[in-house]
Amino acid sequence: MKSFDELVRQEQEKYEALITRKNEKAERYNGIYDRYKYPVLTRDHAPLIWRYDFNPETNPYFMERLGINAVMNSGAIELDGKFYLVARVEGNDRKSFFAVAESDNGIDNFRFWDYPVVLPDTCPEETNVYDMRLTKHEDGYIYGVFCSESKDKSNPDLSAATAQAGIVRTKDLKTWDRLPNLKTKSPQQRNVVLHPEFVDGKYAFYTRPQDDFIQTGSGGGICFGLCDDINNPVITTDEVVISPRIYHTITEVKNGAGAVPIKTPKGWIHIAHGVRNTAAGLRYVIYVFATDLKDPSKLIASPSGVFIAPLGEERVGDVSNVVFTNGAIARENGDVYIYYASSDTRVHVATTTIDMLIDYTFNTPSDPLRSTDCVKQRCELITRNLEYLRKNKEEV
Ligand code: M1P
Repeated sequence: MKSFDELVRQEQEKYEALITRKNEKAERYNGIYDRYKYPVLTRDHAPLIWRYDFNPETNPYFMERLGINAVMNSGAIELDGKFYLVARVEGNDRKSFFAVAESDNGIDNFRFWDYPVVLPDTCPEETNVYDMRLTKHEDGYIYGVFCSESKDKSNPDLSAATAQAGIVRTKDLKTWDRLPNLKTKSPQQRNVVLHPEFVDGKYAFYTRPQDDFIQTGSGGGICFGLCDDINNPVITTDEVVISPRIYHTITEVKNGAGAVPIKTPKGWIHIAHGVRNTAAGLRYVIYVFATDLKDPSKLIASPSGVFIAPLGEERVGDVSNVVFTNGAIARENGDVYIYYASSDTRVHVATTTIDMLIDYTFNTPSDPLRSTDCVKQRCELITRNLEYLRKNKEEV
């Protein structure tokens, strides 16, 4: 039997090896982005001091006392050249909280800060918090918009819950002020994102109205609405659908805004998630669309289908067959880091560039919505390719 000190050393060495492990690009190619061999955050990245009691008198077997079940859906931001993720960390007790992990290069060596984020406790009914989107707003604050979940006391069903958009703001990711939850006409909201710029002098939100905690019901998709005062956040305009749910597409059951939209010369590029139903349950994938630079409520590009789908080991986890994003970092030099979680269990990165994202978004044909038209679309590509290859061969 190993001594207490040996066990501590063993776990510390394993932990350091994991945190300092170099990541590498995966082989799979699609020309759009690179995936990586290892996730950037897992439950094993949670610091040992969060989980174990290091005192041999109170923990003689060096047992994990407060285990971590999963690390997933992470907001992302670059500050002074460093990459920060505000991850959703789920304890073994099923409650989620937020914690900041930082890295110098964005693809590996993410290390959590010693303490998780301590949110001001202003909502006594709130039971769970998750999925923070971080917006560097032109008003000078960094806003975190997240899901604030409470028991629906009006419904006798034990599992009935209510989702609202909680809002916090900070300048340094250390001290957070809490603002009131966002008010909209919808009874529930999840996957709400704050736009980084004022629109018509107002704060602009991407919302996802939903009738129920799980089902979006009458909610038509990802919406856009304006708010006069962030200290009294109410959507005063109609929430207009900008990326609709559509029958027999990847957004049929629901969709939701993901990363804060990326400003490019051709438009705002959104990296969102879409959900369809299958015999094996819901399948969550990531897709892309673009809105107009001057009028972010106007959809201007909608490349067809899936951008990132769960692959290989990503397909399995606490909630299998899910990829989900709520954070991306677009750097000054044009590099883009997309952080996505797989199966509500771990966080990965995919890297691309602004130019490649623009090409993907504006030159990928949109979904013609019917098999017949999809075959036509594909045949046209094949014909163009065969002609091009034949001509090219003749020239050689
Ligand atoms: O379990 C998959 C995802 O489910 C929810 O997303 P949506 O509201 O679109 O169904 C979120 O709770 C998210 O955290 C989770 O990853």
